[in-house]
Amino acid sequence: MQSTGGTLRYLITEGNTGGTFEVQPETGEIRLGTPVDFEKKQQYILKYSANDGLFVADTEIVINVQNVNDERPEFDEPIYRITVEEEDEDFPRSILTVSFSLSLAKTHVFSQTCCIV
Ligand SMILES: [Ca+2]
Repeated sequence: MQSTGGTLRYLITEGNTGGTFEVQPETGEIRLGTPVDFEKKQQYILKYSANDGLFVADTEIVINVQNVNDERPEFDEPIYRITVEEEDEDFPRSILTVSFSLSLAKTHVFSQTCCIV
């Protein structure tokens, strides 16, 4: 059996959560229609099909969202309390090391010492 040779139509049939992606039915071009957020969804798996009016071909498209650093750095503690002794003659001396964490996602991926008082 031969194809009719009709116009191909392209379609996303599954996985287009929230209408994030748009497909141009005539060309098959897939466009990002809304912003993606790594913190909410890291991967989309689209079922994608082409239909020539007689036959339908299906495939799968895996789209990974790349994380960018869009979170504010945070100190590890909300308040630091220390005690220093009076009449100590040893100067200068370290009394506290404060660190903060740069966050790429909800989980902290690395820490960096920022200040020595
Ligand atoms: Ca991020």
